[in-house]
Amino acid sequence: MAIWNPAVECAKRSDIEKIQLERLKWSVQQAYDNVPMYREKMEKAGVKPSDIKTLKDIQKIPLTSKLELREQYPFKLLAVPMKQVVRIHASSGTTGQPITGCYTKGDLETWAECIARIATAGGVTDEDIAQISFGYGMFTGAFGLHYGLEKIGASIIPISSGNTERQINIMRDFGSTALIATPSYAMYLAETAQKMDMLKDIKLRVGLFGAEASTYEMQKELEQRFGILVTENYGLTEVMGPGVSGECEYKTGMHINEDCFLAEIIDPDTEEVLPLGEQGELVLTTLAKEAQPAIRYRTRDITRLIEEPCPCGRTSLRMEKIKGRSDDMLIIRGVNVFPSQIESVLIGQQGIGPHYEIVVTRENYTDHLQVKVELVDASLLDRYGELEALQRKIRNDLHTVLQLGVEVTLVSPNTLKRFEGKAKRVTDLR
Ligand code: DLL
Repeated sequence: MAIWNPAVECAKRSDIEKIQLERLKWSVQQAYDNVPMYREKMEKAGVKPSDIKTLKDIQKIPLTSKLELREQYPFKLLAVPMKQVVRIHASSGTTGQPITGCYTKGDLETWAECIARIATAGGVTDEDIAQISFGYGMFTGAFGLHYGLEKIGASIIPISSGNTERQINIMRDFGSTALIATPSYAMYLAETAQKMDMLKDIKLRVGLFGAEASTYEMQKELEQRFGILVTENYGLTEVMGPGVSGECEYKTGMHINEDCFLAEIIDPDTEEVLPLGEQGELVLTTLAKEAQPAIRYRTRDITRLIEEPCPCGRTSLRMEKIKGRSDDMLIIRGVNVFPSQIESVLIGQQGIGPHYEIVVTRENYTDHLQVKVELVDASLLDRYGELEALQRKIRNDLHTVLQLGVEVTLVSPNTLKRFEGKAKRVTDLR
């Protein structure tokens, strides 16, 4: 498959690091000169921009947390006058004060370039008709993908999310070949298309999915249902939105746009920087963001960096699929559980559908983990023996992976909630 910008994406390690160092110096200086929060943090740590002489020197600068960014709401992170800002996005703020993301004209160009690379890696070309089923609005997903796909020359359908049956009709009538959505909405779309008996009329070829965690099992399920190539991409409002990294067809991890982002992995508890290849929390520094630089931002996303060569020819470092967010990790009777571990057990099991819900409660000071899954065939509810055997199998499989007793509840088809954006699968009632 094609590579959008081989000069950068296939550059020698030493060349990439040279660009990174040059840009890191610029970005740190930009933040120090113009954003009081970064200047104060650096002064307190006794660091000056001139102390950045190698890439490793970044470790002298303190880390930045989500809470610190929130305190700068709405515009105290701006490193340029508002006059130069041409777009303002914001995170949803479901877990507190939203975080704004501001862009100069230059930032929008950089963003489109990053997306063009990732979308090309995922197989999109100027021949594609791309249906963008992310919500248009303050969320960075739709607009982010939009301008990158436009740069490639794809024909964009800016349908936004929701109105699921209409999505399927448009997909058929316009002959959409690329679908852009969250994996959970893509699954809902596949299911709706099947119900409408229209899967056969759909010409989709590729799916660029992201904005939430999904396992390889879920990806495979989506590939089979739609008959497409699915790749995943990653990003966050605090550093730009989508476009930080994305998979190529080999799915050996998500290729990072390293000329725009410097990635580190830290131990989330000790904050110590971990050696390449170890799993921990991803920390990102923007190298090309003008309006709103992010310096050593703790993403709370758990992953590992991969440097082994990828058969596609890109030389960039890659990020393994996000295992979960450090704040999504459930501690059940002392055992760490990521929802992604549960998903990988459930998807592909015979007899159950791809929708699930995780409910955590505490009874008599003891944590209780319940997993609700939908049956494919409602009549199984009347065949007690078979139902119990299926329940037991899922319970045993979950136990093998989690080393924990889990209550498995099988519910009727189409009774669990569907999502048009990011799925919310965990309810923690403790
Ligand atoms: O979700 C940006 C995005 C839009 C990425 C579209 C990809 C596609 P936020 O709403 O700020 O931005 O949410 C960022 O979502 O810290 C992760 O926890 C999670 N996330 C995003 N992509 C992935 C992914 C967008 N591929 C937060 N896998 C991040 C797992 C993801 N988690």
